Amino acid sequence: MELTWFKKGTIYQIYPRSFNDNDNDGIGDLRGIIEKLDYIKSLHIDIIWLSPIFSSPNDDNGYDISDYCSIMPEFGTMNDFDELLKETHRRGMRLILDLVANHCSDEHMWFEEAKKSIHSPYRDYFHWRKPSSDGGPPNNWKSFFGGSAWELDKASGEYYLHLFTRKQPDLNWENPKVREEIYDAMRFWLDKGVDGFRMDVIPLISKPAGYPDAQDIGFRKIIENVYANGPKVHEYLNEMNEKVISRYDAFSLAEGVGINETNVGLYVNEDRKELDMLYHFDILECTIVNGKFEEVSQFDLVQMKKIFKKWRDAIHGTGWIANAMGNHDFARMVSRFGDDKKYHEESAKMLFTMLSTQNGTLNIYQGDEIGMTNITLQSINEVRDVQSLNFFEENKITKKYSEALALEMINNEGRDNARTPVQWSNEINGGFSTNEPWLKVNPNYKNINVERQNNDPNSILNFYRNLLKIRKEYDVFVYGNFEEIEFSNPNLYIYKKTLDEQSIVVILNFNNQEELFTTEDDIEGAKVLINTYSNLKMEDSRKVFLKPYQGVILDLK
Ligand code: TEU
Repeated sequence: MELTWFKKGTIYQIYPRSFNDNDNDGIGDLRGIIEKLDYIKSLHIDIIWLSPIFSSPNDDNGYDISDYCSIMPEFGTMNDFDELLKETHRRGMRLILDLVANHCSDEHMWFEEAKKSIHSPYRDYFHWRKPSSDGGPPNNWKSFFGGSAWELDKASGEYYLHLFTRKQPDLNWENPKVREEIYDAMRFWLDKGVDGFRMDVIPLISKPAGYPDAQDIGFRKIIENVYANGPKVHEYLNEMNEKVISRYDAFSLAEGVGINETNVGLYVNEDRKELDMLYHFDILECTIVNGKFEEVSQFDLVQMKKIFKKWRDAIHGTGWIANAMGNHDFARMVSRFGDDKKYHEESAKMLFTMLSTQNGTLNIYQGDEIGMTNITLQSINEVRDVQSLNFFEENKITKKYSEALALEMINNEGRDNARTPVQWSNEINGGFSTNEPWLKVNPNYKNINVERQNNDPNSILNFYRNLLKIRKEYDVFVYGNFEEIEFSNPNLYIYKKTLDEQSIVVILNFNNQEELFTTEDDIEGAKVLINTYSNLKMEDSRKVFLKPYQGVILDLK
């Protein structure tokens, strides 16, 4: 397979609201991003992905778009955007935008018109159904964010579908006019020179015919079997590729919600001409049994190895995926998979060593490069995320959990964990803004911040830089033959990767204790490419002692 720029590239995701606030109104903005482009470049990033920057009433922080071709005033102007794009390109980086095409905002002109009359030409832009025989919603579908996925429009007596909040009506992709509207919006940005799109919940765009009730099989399975992978999804993606993406030097990174190893190829195999790559949810949700704020399981390294293997096998030689361990929808990776207290630095470095050596495009989420952690919000008044707030409200009615426990669950799993402002320095509000930020800054900013780590050669930040620089010279990090060693060991993850002349061994200790590992290869003369500690303890040429959370990459050549 051809190793194109977007496959080899490292993607850095920015959540603009929380990145950097230039005009000091407490909300991050485009000029704030421009200010930090040199910083991003210093990380050896190739592609910047911006979470939505378009006009939006912000029911779901921009994932509810009211105008696809304008900039949210809180974030700046179109001039700011043009400058951002130009400055990104000038530094040799690319820029992709977030395409939210499954739904728009109920404040979008299309929906406002659609609501006016059942004869409106915009009516058929959305999914409308008559009530069921008892007057309730047309079927039993639940929204991702709690409650029914249907909302009654009193004026017409019909329900409209919203798989997310009630202010995010689903667009009807059956209607060719809807598809053309979305393609036009894409062309608008591509013509400006953007380099592609991250595609929000794209597997959900085609709904099952007749909107059948969902069986009670758990929310994850419902997403896979009912909401995602609808009958026409491939027809639409193929059309989008043919009419838009393929006409530009652009690529698509899909959010692979509801996609599994059996159908991923239908989306990303090169000969299908649909999507360039997707990131799946199996790692991101590996401790979430069915849905958020339900049952959680203990992190299990063997399960994680199996997930990576399963996806590697599924796309081997035919398609491509991206790898992520965190984004704006999940708790922080070091808090979930590492130890954000005693071994904060060690585990953050080790986790990144693993992530960056998995086959596929590498996705980094803002702040992970300094090991930003989860936050403990003190009361529900400090919570901003609509998913968490809806859960809290619903729980008040069902009383399934005490309020204290519900808040604790939000603190463990909620999306605000990833959305606290980036910690730039130890100045007020972590240097994010001089004004009170829209969401609390994590109080640990005094210790964990960019400025401090910049000056420390052994920091997590400089570890990321060093590793990403090396990754550029070693295609074997990105792909190649992957050989598992000690597959069933619950504490160690060890693998050998080879590609042409390159051969590396990655050794990762997930335990907070020392571990001993005996290699098959004689590693006496191997070069230590990456080490999360300052030294590597060996007894002889085959015995390695690993410190807690130590991660090492050896170059065998
Ligand atoms: O996320 C879709 C999605 O599946 C998430 O809602 C995810 O299941 C959840 O956050 C995990 O608990 C995308 C965006 O990334 C998210 O921010 C949006 O809220 C959502 O779509 C609607 O646009």
